[in-house]
Amino acid sequence: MITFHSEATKLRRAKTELNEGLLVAPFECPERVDLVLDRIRATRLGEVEAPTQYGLEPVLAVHDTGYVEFLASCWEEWKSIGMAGEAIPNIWPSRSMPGARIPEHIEGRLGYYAQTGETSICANTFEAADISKDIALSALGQTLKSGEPSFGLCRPPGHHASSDQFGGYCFFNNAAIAADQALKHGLSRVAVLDIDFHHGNGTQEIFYRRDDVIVVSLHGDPLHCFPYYLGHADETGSGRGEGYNVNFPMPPGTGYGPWSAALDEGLARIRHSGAELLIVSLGVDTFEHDPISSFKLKSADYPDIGRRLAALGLPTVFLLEGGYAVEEIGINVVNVLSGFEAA
Ligand code: Q9C
Ligand code: ZN
Repeated sequence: MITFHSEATKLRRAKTELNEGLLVAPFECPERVDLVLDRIRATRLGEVEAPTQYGLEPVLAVHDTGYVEFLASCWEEWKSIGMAGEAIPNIWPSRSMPGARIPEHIEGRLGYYAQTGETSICANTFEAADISKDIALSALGQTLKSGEPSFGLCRPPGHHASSDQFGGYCFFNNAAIAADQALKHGLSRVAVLDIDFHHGNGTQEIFYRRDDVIVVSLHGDPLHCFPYYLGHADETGSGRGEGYNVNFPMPPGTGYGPWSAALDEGLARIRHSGAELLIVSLGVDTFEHDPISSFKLKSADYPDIGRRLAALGLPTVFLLEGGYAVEEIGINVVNVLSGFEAA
């Protein structure tokens, strides 16, 4: 399986994440990429190639123009008015203050375009997000051309990014951008299967009213888990999108037995949808020792996930999302990919 990777994803090196009331070193760190790459090389999974540049048009097809402009200029603007640290939002439009107009001050715009407060914007955040989406589109291009599976070693991740908000370490929604481009290349239906521990709220929001992309997500129950406000089982899509959004929330502590049963149900939904391409939002923060998640999957479970995905028989693009048990991230990611290849 070909992997797409660029050292430029590591240009984003945020110093701060707001976690448990403290500013800590971010869980979503550049070392994650090195660990996955080392494991790909050690196991000889396949070639590692540089991405092609696709520009911003595919981004603007799923994201709001004002949002993209905000991401492009946020850091420079924040610095230029003498802010001491990284750009961290601290006020949002909310129930009591819906905020129809977009503020001009960067602090107000930062909150307007933010879902959450843990994800700091720093130097090269836009550049890294831009290359991350190039990696996703390069993987897509390879799979569309060859029919063979491919892996995009995306960083930053994408699935929390909605049409006009960043959060949960995500800026551009790589999987949504790839799914949308696959349709523009002539496919009539694409499936996004999100197996990251967290609900893919951004991907759900982007495709909620559409029937050309079926979105299936397995995740920690939002009553107990980030992102808290989306991801319930009764969110099934709306309008022509009705029936094309499928959520499998599961309680903290869920292990591979019930998790894999939900996976099989999700795969059956994808099979019946008539999707011609599978995009996997591959997070391995379902791992039992993940520092910010609470499922109980073991390293030895991941090859079996790959095998089950392969049984669908669809052209498949894997895109990295979360996974923070840094020691084991490479093992767990490559276990999925090699399980897929061995099937
Ligand atoms: N500070 C992805 O897995 N909540 N994002 C963090 C600890 C945010 C996860 C709680 C989790 C975001 C792509
Ligand atoms: Zn996650």
